[in-house]
Amino acid sequence: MGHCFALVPLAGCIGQEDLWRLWRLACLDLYHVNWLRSIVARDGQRMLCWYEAPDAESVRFVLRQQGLAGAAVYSGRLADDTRNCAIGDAQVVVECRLDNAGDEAARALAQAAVVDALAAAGYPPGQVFTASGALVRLVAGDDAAGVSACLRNHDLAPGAVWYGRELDPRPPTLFEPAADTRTSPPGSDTLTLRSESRATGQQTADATCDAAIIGAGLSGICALERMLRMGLRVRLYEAGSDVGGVWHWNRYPGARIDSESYTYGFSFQRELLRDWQWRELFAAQPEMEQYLRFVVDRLGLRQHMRFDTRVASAHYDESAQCWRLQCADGEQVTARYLIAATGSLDAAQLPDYPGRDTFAGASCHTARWPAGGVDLAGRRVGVIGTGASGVQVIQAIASQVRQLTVFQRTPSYCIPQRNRSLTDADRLRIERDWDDILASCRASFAGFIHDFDPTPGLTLPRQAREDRFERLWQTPGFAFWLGNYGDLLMNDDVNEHACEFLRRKIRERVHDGETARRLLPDHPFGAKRVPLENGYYETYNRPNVRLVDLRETPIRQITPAGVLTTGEEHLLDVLIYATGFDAGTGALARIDVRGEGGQRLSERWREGPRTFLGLLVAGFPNLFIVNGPHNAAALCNAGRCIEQNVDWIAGCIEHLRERGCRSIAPSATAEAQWTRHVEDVADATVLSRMKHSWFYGGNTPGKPQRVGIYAGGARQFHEQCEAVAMAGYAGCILG
Ligand code: NA7
Repeated sequence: MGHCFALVPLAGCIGQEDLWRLWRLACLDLYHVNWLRSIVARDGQRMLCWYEAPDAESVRFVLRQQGLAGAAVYSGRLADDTRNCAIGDAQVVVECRLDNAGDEAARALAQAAVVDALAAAGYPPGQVFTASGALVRLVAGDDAAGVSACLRNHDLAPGAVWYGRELDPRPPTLFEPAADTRTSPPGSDTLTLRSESRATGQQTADATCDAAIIGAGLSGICALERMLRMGLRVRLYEAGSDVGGVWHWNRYPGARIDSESYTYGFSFQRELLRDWQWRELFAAQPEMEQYLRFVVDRLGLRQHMRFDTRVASAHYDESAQCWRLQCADGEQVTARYLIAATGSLDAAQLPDYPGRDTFAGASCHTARWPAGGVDLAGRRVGVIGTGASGVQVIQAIASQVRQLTVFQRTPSYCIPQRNRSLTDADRLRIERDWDDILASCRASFAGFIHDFDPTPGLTLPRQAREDRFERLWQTPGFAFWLGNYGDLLMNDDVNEHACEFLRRKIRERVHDGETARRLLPDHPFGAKRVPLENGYYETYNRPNVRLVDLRETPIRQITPAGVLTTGEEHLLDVLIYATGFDAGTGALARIDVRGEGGQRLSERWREGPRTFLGLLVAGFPNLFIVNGPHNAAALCNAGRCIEQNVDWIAGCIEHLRERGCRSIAPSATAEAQWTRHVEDVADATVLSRMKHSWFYGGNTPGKPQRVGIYAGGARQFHEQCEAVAMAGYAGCILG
């Protein structure tokens, strides 16, 4: 990274709010450009900005993205003390063009001449930027006319001299200091046992613990291990009959992970990696479930878990500052901390088609696949939905069934997963390079081994992009998505080029022209989580597979014999719903969670999720959400992001205990700021152009279309979380 400065002509006055908006839109993490400072001319005609950036082209690109074309951007040197001059200083900006661009000695002379002339006239020393072609000198104060006259008297003709004010381009910190920090004496964390339920007045046999966890998926297991390691008494409740979460419920044929398996597993114990032999580069559901069982048994976690136990309600008791949980089977527990590890993709949803329950054959949702399986061999099977689950089940079962009818509403851009078995040599390499693998995941945009290239694709010739696309397309996993150009998710031209490339691939692979046409998406690539496929498109070349485009012939109703569209009735023995989830808020909102004043979480989220860091909710003290709404985990390699979430929660609880505090909740202001930030970031990306996806909740009838994920990436999310923790949980109220 070097320093760059930009002289930006402005069309009109630019204020502090405008600057903040530009900063937000820049979504800087994606470009690896760090906007440091700005001086804006009093007449609003000009701005000087300086940046840390890989090169001047990256800065030009960011400025173009913000509609600030015409800026002169230089890669140059910045005096060391520039960062230290006070924000808000009045400054005269002297711009000099240097004709002798390539000549270092001549440049030094020109710089010395300007500096000496100003010093001789008594102007204080100030910052100087030099670059090939330009020199900028800052002079404290507002005497633009005097500075200009001084330079002319020395036969130095500046390009421009103007007076401006320094404005901070960074939006105000998201996290105001804690408004109300009350502390209790150390050691007061121990819960007072109560034998009387406040809600009912009945005598109860409450269990009491420090932390209650809901869910035994990856998040719940990770949280349980961590809380136990901290010495807390913990209980975990799981509605399913065993551990696994999504890997327990989504046991449909073909279910498979989209992260490289070895990057997804837990990192907190090296022995887990050593003693677990990943079989495939991208593990299938049975292997994932076995892995999680292996971890739980190895660490002796089962004794803290209750299976087949659905938590029906969780109410916050304000006077005791604890959560009271009621399970559907009558069990009750009281806990200081409630950790919702309910997952963002748990609440499976069935479409509300008329006649749905009249179907005479077997039907099921991919995420509630019967443990004993479904008999598909030789039968007429229909699949509704072509997201990641639909794609996987379709390509897996096509060869087993007599007739497969796929009901597609929106085609997906699927990219080849290129799965393969792992060899002993692979496993040795993984173990050897484990620390580096983890470090590169941590440093990447989304916790994968793939990371965006900071070079803007827009700046490259079309053929260079094309060649790069082909290489990425040949690479396993999400390389084409998350290892692509950094502007792929921001720039329409680059995105459309990627779309064209992928549509061409589909046409090449699907023999029937009409079927291929129906499989071509027309939305921006990457606006939804991208399905990975293993032979999906070739499936449509099979004579027993038929694609029904629901945009041409929508479903009218489900009949006892099958699916009736406006075109015809499709006769079926089995109907599979791969129709997705009430994502993000769905799982938690289905539990009767009530916070301060008895307010319901489902009610609070009625207009869309509101959270602080995707981890806390105002008015719901000590409720910690792992991998929930507004979290980076939805775009992320879940294993890596979940560990980050749990680390943060553990650190927060440590902080509370050390300070003798009993509760933490974000202030309403901090929550509103984070929610706004999440929406701003998403608005700057192509995600905002496909609001009917689960990223925006638009796939769930009746749910407002508000972004439910953090699109700024795992790295940026992590930094924000750390900043809050480092500032003593700024933005939160500790009680
Ligand atoms: P998704 O990605 O939400 O996909 C659901 C699919 O079901 C999608 O193609 C939908 O079409 C379709 N759908 C939903 N409702 C209907 C109705 N009423 N009629 C017809 N088609 C419908 O869920 P997945 O389970 O595939 O994947 C979820 C995540 O799991 C995925 O992102 C990975 O992270 C793993 P639509 O696009 O809404 O037109």
